Amino acid sequence: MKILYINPARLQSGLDAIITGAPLSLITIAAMVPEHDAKLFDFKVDKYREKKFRSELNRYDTVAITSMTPQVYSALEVAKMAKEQGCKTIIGGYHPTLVPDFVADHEYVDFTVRGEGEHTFKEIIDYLDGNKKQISLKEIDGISYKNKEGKIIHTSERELEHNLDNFPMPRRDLLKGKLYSYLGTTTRQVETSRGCPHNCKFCCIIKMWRNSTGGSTYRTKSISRIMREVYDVDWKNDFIFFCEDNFTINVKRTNKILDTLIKSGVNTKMRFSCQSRVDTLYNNPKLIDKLYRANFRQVFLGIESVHQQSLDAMNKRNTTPAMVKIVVKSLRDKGISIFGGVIIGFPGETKRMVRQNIQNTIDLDLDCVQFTPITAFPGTPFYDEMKEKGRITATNYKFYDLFHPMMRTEELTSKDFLQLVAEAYAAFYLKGWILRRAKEYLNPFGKFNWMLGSLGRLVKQGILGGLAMLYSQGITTKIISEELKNKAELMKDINPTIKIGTAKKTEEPIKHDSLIQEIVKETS
Ligand code: B12
Ligand code: SF4
Repeated sequence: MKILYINPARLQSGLDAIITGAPLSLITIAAMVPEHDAKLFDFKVDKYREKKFRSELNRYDTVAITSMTPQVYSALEVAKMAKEQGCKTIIGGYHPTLVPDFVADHEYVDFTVRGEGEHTFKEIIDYLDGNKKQISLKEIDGISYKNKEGKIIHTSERELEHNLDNFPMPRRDLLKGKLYSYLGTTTRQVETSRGCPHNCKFCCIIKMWRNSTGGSTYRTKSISRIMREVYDVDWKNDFIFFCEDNFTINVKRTNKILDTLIKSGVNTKMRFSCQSRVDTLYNNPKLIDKLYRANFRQVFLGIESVHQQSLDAMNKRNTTPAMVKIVVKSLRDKGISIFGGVIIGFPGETKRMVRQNIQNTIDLDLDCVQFTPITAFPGTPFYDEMKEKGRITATNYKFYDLFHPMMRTEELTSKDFLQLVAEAYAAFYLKGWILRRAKEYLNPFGKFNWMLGSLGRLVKQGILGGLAMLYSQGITTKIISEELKNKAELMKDINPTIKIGTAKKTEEPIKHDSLIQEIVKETS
């Protein structure tokens, strides 16, 4: 059988426009059916022309599409095309797991896959390929489909694989020739664990990796398996990104992985990056040293908010803004760059509080920041709560892209969110950030000289691409508010350890908000 694996269209907003990550999901499920012909078409990096794409679809029996929430319409559009060209269609990933009815309801989707995909995908392909085991669809756990009467059937939950080492190695050969890049550096992902032992009400990880009784899970791969995967990556890339949400959940395990990377010498040939948490790094300062020795040069941290009340509500009670400052400084002192995630408008935060958060982020001088309006993904308890309170403002899933607002809070309207997210990007990136980065990255004797190798791409994709994205969204310094310009006044009631300077009043205040008319229309 011929299977075309498809990563649907990229988003044109937020940092996604300048970050292209390889779809580990698709190359992972493809590894389960090596006996079938496979090709990957990735809208993020492959050139798309409809006519050519349709004739490509003609050559395949089945398409396997992955979809996060904001990509779901693109995924469905591709499924429709595939159906028109006579293919069987299978869709899996986050959105199909969180809202299976929405996906399964479309007549051109044959199989909607919920949760862990490997075993389910293999069983569907065996079913389509002659069904030698003579099973009925109802016997395939973890799928949703329409029966002959048009009723959506959800089969039982798929049991999670208890040992992640049992899965075959991802089909990295399918990525050949595709240039994935992460803010200018080329990157490949390696997954070392799945799930999370915590249970935050706004997180969709829990539903993806929950066991059949509904509990959250955390499973890890063995060190030898992780090393096999590291060796399997094409080392021509700049980075290996350990892509799970928190690579450092279990400090003992993290230490073991780092020791192995150091002992094996891989750290002299390859750079690494990961996602971690401030509290873990604060409580384990030696881990920062070891990350450095293992050649980790980029860490993603959820900075979230300068307001303790928001951190507490986000299940980050053990983190304080002062700890954030210390960890950020310790990492940057070593030459480890930081990609921070900052939430705009956590419930309870007023406009002034959001601006204090933006100013604090600027003061932290992070290398890169994604400002995210508070987002409730469907299928999470947080979404249900916001829906019940009438706070969901956008029903169109394309706005669930962590750039546009999809909800309001008691304190902020959708329009406020649009303004504040735009203002955050403008104030962070358009006021001296480029100069500060250039000074650090261009210094051949500086701590960040490891950036020099990828400087061309960094400038072209990360900086120029990023700026083009901002300007295309109407984000300029003109939209920075007077309140944010007056730093001393704004920060006076904030943690006194955060240094206060004086901002120059040079720009005009915002005259009108011309951003994203569509969402304003929908939400007003
Ligand atoms: C690495 C990562 C990225 C990378 C790479 C993305 C990529 N192309 O895969 C980057 C940084 C680029 C990224 C960007 C974004 N991401 Co992201 N990302 C992740 C992360 C941390 C890991 C994903 C991963 O590779 N997992 C490992 C693979 C093996 O697991 P998987 O993808 O879930 O696939 C399994 C199943 O889902 C299923 N499956 C998936 N697809 C399919 C398809 C078929 C046919 C079948 C049968 C099964 C199947 O089977 C797989 C194996 O079991 C997750 C969080 C997490 N822990 O999962 C967030 C996550 C997926 N991202 C998320 C979001 C929102 C985004 C962005 C929209 C954010 C933004 N605006 O910047 C963008 C959109 C990217 C895009 N347009 O493609 C959300 C998705 C929420 C949602 N409801 O959709 C998550 C869950 C983070 C979160 N906690 O909210 N992301
Ligand atoms: S938000 Fe982070 S800590 Fe909370 S459940 Fe999700 S992955 Fe775990």
